[in-house]
Amino acid sequence: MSEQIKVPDIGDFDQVPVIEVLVAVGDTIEPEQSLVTLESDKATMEVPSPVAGEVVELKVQEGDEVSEGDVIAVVEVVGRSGDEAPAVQNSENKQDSGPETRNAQDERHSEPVAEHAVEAAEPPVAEKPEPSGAAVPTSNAETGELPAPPVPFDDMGRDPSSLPHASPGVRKLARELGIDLTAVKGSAKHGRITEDDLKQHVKSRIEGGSSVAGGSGLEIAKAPEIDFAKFGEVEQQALSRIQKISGPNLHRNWVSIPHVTQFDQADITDMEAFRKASREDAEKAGTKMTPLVFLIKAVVAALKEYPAFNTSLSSDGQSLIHKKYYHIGFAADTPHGLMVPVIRDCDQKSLLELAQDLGELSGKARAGKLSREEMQGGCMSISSLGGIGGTAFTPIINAPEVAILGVSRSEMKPVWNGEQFQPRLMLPLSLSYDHRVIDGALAARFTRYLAYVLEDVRRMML
Ligand code: CAO
Repeated sequence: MSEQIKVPDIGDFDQVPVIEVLVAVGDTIEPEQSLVTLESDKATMEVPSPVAGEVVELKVQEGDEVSEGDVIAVVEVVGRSGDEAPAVQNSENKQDSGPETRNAQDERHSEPVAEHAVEAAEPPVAEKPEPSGAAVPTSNAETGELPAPPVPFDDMGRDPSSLPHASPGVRKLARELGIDLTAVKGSAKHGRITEDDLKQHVKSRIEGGSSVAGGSGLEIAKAPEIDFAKFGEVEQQALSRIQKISGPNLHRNWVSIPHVTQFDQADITDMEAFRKASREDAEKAGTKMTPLVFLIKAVVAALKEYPAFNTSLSSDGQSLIHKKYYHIGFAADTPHGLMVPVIRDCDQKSLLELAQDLGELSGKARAGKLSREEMQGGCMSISSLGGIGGTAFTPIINAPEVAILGVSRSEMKPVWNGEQFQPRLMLPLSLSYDHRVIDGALAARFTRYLAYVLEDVRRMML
């Protein structure tokens, strides 16, 4: 007996393109075997056969568009999926399914009938159709049969248009292996991911070759390709050399270090008065005394008070390297991108010397003339956006350092002194720290200490 296999209820979709025909005329197919892959703009789904038999005619080819009820193929039937799953069949089907056929199928398939019935009645959670908009299967009006459900892709909560192509079997295997399919390159037509692609992916992961997170074992979803020109006029510009170098480092640091940011503010009213008073001396020395110079000194004092911040984790993550030197990096905004020059031995330098180093290194950074050595060996970095504005931000730690101080613009604020409000110049501090090394309480003490030092610059000399 031959039977037409039709497109089942696929939800609200109409005229859905066939992107792949998975069988050929003459093929012997099993129940539940996928016949074609359909791809709407929301989801990709495979249409399985409800029957076993031989494909005698194919009614669709790649590129055709189909809707519910369209015939996909004609199959010479030797058995049907319902034979194995009486628990979910309606009464007419039960009568159709003779005991002989069922026994023959039971021998061919090793799964127990009950287990298969559960699968047929309720697809695994990840394959439930709701997220893609595909409907739950309903009985076929002509035959009264319950069609095998189309299998929407496991969307993992993502935008369906960014989902990779893979068969349900490959998806199941990926789930079992804990592989994010968006990180796998598909070698088949339309970028479809095969079982071999999965194996290759696992192999290269084991060899340490393919992790986007630089060997951290983290899977990062690929950004979807978007044609922005669809939305308006655009112009594409290549990233600068510095951006190309710093981008992956920032990304690695962001995803591989558990960041926490502690916020505080320091009363720099007196410090500012002193800074203004020392401007002339700075000018005579051919330099400029900015708040950053004081911050460098304050950070050195805080590193001495809390040496846990002057450390780096060993590469195996099993020990801490304590540094006995005080080299401080500072983020510099240059025409070529972000650079972090390092001022060496800040503990041994006066405010004027630090101001000179700061001016010299930021000039070199802007001219693109920093040497590699001038950007290495930092103990902790400072990112000052105070010259621009803002109230707080969450800077990214410059690994292998374990903390970075973000500084925003100082602002005159009314501060309660126990008796009355007084106008005080308050400097916002944002300290991001590596929570594997630094506890929250220590970070709060560190920022308080920084504020304590900045409130009275004489403490920097202690
Ligand atoms: N609050 C108020 N004013 C501040 C301030 C603060 N926290 N910090 C600096 N200023 C003032 C300075 O006093 C100076 O004003 P005057 O000329 O009137 O004295 C003005 O802002 C400009 O300072 P500056 O930027 O020239 O000097 P600096 O020492 O503060 O900073 C440098 C030097 C190289 C760090 C800075 O030019 C820079 O590049 N900052 C950007 C850093 C950055 O991009 N961070 C983000 C990294 S993550 O993407």
